[in-house]
Amino acid sequence: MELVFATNNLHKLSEIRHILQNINIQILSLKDIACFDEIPETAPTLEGNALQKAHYIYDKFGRNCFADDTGLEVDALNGAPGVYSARYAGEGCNFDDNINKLLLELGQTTNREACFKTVIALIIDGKEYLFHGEVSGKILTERKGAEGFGYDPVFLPDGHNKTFAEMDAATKNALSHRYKATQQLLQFLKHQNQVK
Ligand code: ITT
Repeated sequence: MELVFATNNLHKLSEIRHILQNINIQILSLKDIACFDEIPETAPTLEGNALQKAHYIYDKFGRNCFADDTGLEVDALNGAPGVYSARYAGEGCNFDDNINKLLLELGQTTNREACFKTVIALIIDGKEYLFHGEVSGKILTERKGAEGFGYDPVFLPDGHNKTFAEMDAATKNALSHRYKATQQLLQFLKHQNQVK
């Protein structure tokens, strides 16, 4: 089957393609369907944003599709940056700015507990479905590693001694929040006999 992945984040695209590499689903990018739009994400929740992004593509292009909205929730910051993870340091900021702001806000706080949450919204033939995945971990006081993207250099998943940015793609993609949400999606598609 074919599914459009409604994302402008090429790191996410590559991770999802990697996670689903041996499955008979062809993941089309926005470029593949000649969509070059800035897709709005103005909802106050991960679920709302994931649905908003998937609906934008389904409504405009009539293609079965899914979107991923992800947030890093930090306990000592009352769940921030959460749904605002992409724009934490302001409009037009980059991954580095966001990490700088996170480390500044946390300072020497000893409670470094955090959680990555991914919500995937799938739209097939106009029907909506939501899938969730999360990973708990800790925010380090400095960056470690150069793989991955976003907050990966400062996120140490529980039970591991490497940050997501110190892991190779195969390792991160076998345990991440995105992997877990994608497994839920896959189980659903198998149940529906959409994939084997
Ligand atoms: P799309 O909306 O186009 O999919 P985006 O980058 O805006 O791309 P989100 O709205 O889900 O995606 O923003 C989540 C931000 O959280 C993202 O920009 C990264 O900074 C960060 N993020 C998401 N997944 C991550 C991961 O696996 N590892 C580290 N940081 C991640």
